[in-house]
Amino acid sequence: METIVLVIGANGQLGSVLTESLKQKFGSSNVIASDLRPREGYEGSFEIIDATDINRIEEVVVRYNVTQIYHLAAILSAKGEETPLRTWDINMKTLFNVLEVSRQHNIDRVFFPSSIAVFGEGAPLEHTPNNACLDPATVYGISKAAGENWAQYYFLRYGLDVRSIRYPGVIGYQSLPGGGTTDYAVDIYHKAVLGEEFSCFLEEDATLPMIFMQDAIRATLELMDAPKEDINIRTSYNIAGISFSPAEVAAEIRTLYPNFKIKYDPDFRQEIAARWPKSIDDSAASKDWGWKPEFDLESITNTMIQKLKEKYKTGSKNQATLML
Ligand code: VAH
Repeated sequence: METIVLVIGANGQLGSVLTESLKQKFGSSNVIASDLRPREGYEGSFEIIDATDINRIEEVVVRYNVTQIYHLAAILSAKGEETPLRTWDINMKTLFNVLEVSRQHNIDRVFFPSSIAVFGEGAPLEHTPNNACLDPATVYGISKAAGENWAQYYFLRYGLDVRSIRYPGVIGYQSLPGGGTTDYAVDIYHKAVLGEEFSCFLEEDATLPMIFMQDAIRATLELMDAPKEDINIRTSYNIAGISFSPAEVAAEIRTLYPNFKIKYDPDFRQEIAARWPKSIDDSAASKDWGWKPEFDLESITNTMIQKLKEKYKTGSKNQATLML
C-alpha cells in the first residue's frame, strides 16, 4: 500500500520541518500539508484544515486516500494558560477528530505529539521515568496526558496504531516556536546572531530537557518506522536530547560571541518550568526502537549560529519573518 501522509498543523515549529522530512522520505506528492491558514511559498499539496471540523479532516483523508496522519496542531503551554477552557477544547476536540476519522477510515498509523509537560511535582525531577506520575499543572500538559490515554484507548479498543513521543523543548533554526515555555532556547540564538542583548523569561538556573530539531524529527520518523510489535508503550515515549539552563546556553554562545549579553526577567513561565523535569529517562525508547540523540549543547549551538548567520545574511533582517 502506498504511503500517503496528512500533516495537520504543518505551519507550526515542528510541523513545518517534519513536513519537509516526510516529503523527502515518501515523495512530495505523497504528503499533504494542512493548517488553519495557507503558507506563502509552500511547494506541494496544501489544504486548509481547521481540525476542530471533523468533516473537513474526513474530506481530505478520503480525497487523497490518506494512510498516515501526523497531528501537530495544539495550543502550547504558555499560550494555553491565557484561555484554559478554550485550550482544553481545541487540544482535545482536534485529537478526538483525528482518532475518529482514523478509526473509521482504517488509517494505518497516527502520530500524536506529547510533551514532558505531562509531568508535574509528583514526578522525580531528575531522570524522570516513562511511568512516572502524571500530574501536570498546565492545561496543555493536562490535555497531553489525557491525549496519551485516549491514544492508548484507541489502540486497545479499536487496534488503531497510534504512536506518541513526549518531546522536550525543541530547538531549531528552520522555524520559530509559538507560545511555549521553552521558546527562549530558540530566541536566544537569534538575538546572539543579531548582536542584541537577550532578555530571558526564565531564571538563569532553570534547567529543562531540550532537543535539537534534527534529533526530534529523526526520533519521530524512527518511532513511526518501527515494527508494530516493537512498540510496547501506547501512551507516549519519553525521549531525551540534552538538558541545560539559560546560563549554560549563554555560556556556550559566548564561546562564539564573547560579548553576548543576557539579562533575566522571569515571568509566569518560570512557574511552569519549575514544575517540569530537569532531565528525562528515555531508556524505554532506546530499548524498544533504538532511540539515541546525536546533538549536545555544543553542536546545537554551533549549528544554530552557523545556520542563522546564513539565513539572516540571505533572508529577512528580523526574527519575526524568518521562517523556513
Ligand atoms: C512548550 N515547546 O514549551 C513546548 C514543549 C516541553 C515544552 O511542550 O509548551
